[in-house]
Formats: sequence, C-alpha cells, structure tokens
Amino acid sequence: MRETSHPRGLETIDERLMRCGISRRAFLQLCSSLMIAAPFGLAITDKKTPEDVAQGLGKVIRPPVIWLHFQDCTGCTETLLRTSHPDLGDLILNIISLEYHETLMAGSGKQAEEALAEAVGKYSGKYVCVVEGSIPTRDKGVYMKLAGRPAMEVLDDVAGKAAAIVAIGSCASWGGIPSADPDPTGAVGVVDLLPNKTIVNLPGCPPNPYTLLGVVLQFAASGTLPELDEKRRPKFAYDRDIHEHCPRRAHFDAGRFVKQFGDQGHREGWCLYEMGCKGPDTHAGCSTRHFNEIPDVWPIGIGAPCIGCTEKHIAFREPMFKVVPIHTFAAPPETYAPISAPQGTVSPIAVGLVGLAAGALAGAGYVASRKFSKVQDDESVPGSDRPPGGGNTGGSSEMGPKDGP
Ligand code: FSX
Ligand code: SF4
Ligand code: F3S
Repeated sequence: MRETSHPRGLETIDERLMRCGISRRAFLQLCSSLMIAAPFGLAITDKKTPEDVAQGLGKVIRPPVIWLHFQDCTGCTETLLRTSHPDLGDLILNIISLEYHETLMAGSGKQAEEALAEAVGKYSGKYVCVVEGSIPTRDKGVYMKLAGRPAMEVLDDVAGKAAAIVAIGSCASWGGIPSADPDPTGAVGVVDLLPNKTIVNLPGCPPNPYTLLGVVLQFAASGTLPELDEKRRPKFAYDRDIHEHCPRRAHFDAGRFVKQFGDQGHREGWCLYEMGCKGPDTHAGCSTRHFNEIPDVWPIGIGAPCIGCTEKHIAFREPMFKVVPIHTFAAPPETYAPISAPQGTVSPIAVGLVGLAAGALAGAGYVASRKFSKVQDDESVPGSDRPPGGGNTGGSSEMGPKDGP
C-alpha cells in the first residue's frame, strides 16, 4: 500500500479513489446515491449537496472492518450483498476496508487464518469488528470451533482488540434463532460475553444493511457512535415501532383486519394484527426502508405478519400468531381528539367565535360519522364479524392504554 498522509498510516477515501483512478464525477455520483438511499443516521450525509458530502467523505479514513461469523444463517451478509447505493464493490473496496470475511474472501483454511491474524495485529485498536451470529457457550463452547478454537475464544481475541463492535442481526445481538427453546448450544449475543466493550446492536433477522453503513461511516468520520437506546440499538433506526409507519395502519384504525390468509381482506392489503402481527410492539425501520431496495419487499409489504424479529422478548419466543397487546397508544375511538375549552383568559368575542367553530366542527363530525356508519352498514366484508356502525373489532376492542402491561 502507498504511503498516506494520515498519521495513523491508514488511507482516506479520497486517497483510495485517486490511487484507483476513480474520477471525481464517479465519486460525486456515489455521494448522490448515498444521500438518496441512506439519508437517515449518516452523519456525513447530513449535508446540503453531494459536493458537501464528497468533501466530508473524502477525508474519512477507510475504516478497517473484520467480520466474524458464528452461529448464523448468513442472512445478514446476504442482505449486505444486495446494497446497490453504494453497491457492494464500492462498499468493500472503496468506502470501508473489509479485511476479513469468511463468506466473501477468496482465501480459506490456513490462508484465511493468517489474513485474520495479520489484520488483527496491523489494525489493533483501530478496526471495527462486525459480528454475525450467536456464540455457543454450553459445555465450554465446544459446539462451534474455528481453526480449532471455540467461538468464544475467537470473539474474545478479535472483538476484544477492536475499537468498536457492531453485532449485526438478532443472533449476534441477543442469541436469535439458535437461542430459541430448547437452546441446545447455550447461544448468547456479543454483549453477554463482552459487556464492557463498545457495542452497537443491530437486531433484525436480517437487519437493514444501511443501518450498518450509517454506524460504520459515522464512526470512521467522527470517532463517535450514534445515540443508542437502552438495548444499544441506534435510535435513528429503532426509535419507532413498525405500527407507527405501517402502510396498513389506516386499515387498523378503521377496524379492517385480515381474518385468514387468502381472504378478501388479505387480498386487499388490510391490517394483519389479528394474524399475529407484532408491529405494534416491534421497533425497526422496515416499514419505511424496504429490503433489497425493492418497494414493498418487507414482511408486511408481501402480506406476512411482522414476527418482531428485532425484539428479544418476541422473536423466536412468542407464538407466531399470538396477538400482541397494544400498550404504546390508544386505538380509535380513544384516539379521537377531545373537544376541550380553550385555556387562559380570552375576550367574549373570541369565546363566541370558538363556540361557532366548535359547533360547526361538531356538526360536521356528526354528519361524517353518520356517513361512515352508512358505508360500514352497506359494506359486505367477507370473513368479517365487525358489528355494523363502526367501533373496533376483535383484537382491537380488547386493547387500549388501560389494558396494556
Ligand atoms: Fe441471525 Fe444473521 Fe437471522 Fe440469519 O446471520 S439474525 S439467523 S437473518 O443471518 O445472524
Ligand atoms: Fe401494520 Fe401490523 Fe400495525 Fe396492522 S398491526 S397496521 S399490519 S404493523
Ligand atoms: Fe423483522 Fe418485523 Fe421488520 S419481522 S424485518 S421487524 S417487519
């Protein structure tokens, strides 16, 4: 590698691009696509123009990344392979410096082990360690060995020397599928074994690859990590629940629920709550950022209920079709805004005007509700046991803030 200007001896993205003969124009195109495809959480794309992004991004040291695989299905890697803004080539060759990744590297066996040891030695204390998959702990970790070493030992050695650890996927975050009952291997997440290290959890089975990109680039650009919640998940990607942004939410609010896969409501895209959708209790961004960058490619988008794959207390623990309690907000009609008196001292004229406006609104609301009731009465809803005249059905009638845990 050519000598670089940076004191740590690592290469900036600008230096890398120049060395590889990549034009400024191509780099600006890459920055534009980063702005479009990954606007949230990327500290360096929080700029006005692609030129601003290019200026900031160019100075970033390409972060060395060492990626470990333990008990997993490789779905997290698969989702990364499908990024196209930037595409995988740009991502691993120019934006980050992927030093070791068992699925993607050409070498294997002794050659791969030497590459791992070399990367750990060369970048000790500077690299980001991405961990995919859970770690077996039962019987001294005998259920998974890499080059003769238990996974626990490899984790301790490699992740222990990292500047920061990203646990990608639910398996690495808290055990995931391998930890489901009866949990034969004693599968745990990274945080259980290295509680005092700097760890970001990106649960999801799989998670969105742009969340990983956002975390790694922010760390490389500023040495900081995004704000995390109490489960060490970046708030920019996990602060809201699926239900808040779900395109089927209007059906939930109107009480239109799928009762059976393939029924008329299912074909018309109604709410999947009564089919066990865990969206109301699951924090993730899938409803707004779909997979493989294809519109509607996410569980609910293709007609399957959310199984709560980002939540340790739900996924692979709760029965798939069990209805979750609604405890973060009320359901209609409780959500309808109350008509309340204006606060403070107001003039008699203003009171009169408010009275007139409230009267008009109440009248309009009454007419609208009558019309809505009529539509509901006239509607033939296959498979629905909704009582005529509105109100909530089935699961929603049993919910509400008072019923939640
Ligand atoms: Fe786990 Fe990632 Fe689920 Fe799979 O490997 S989070 S099983 S999508 O791929 O670790
Ligand atoms: Fe969407 Fe599920 Fe909420 Fe229905 S219950 S609106 S399908 S997240
Ligand atoms: Fe997982 Fe639910 Fe999203 S199952 S992928 S959190 S819609």
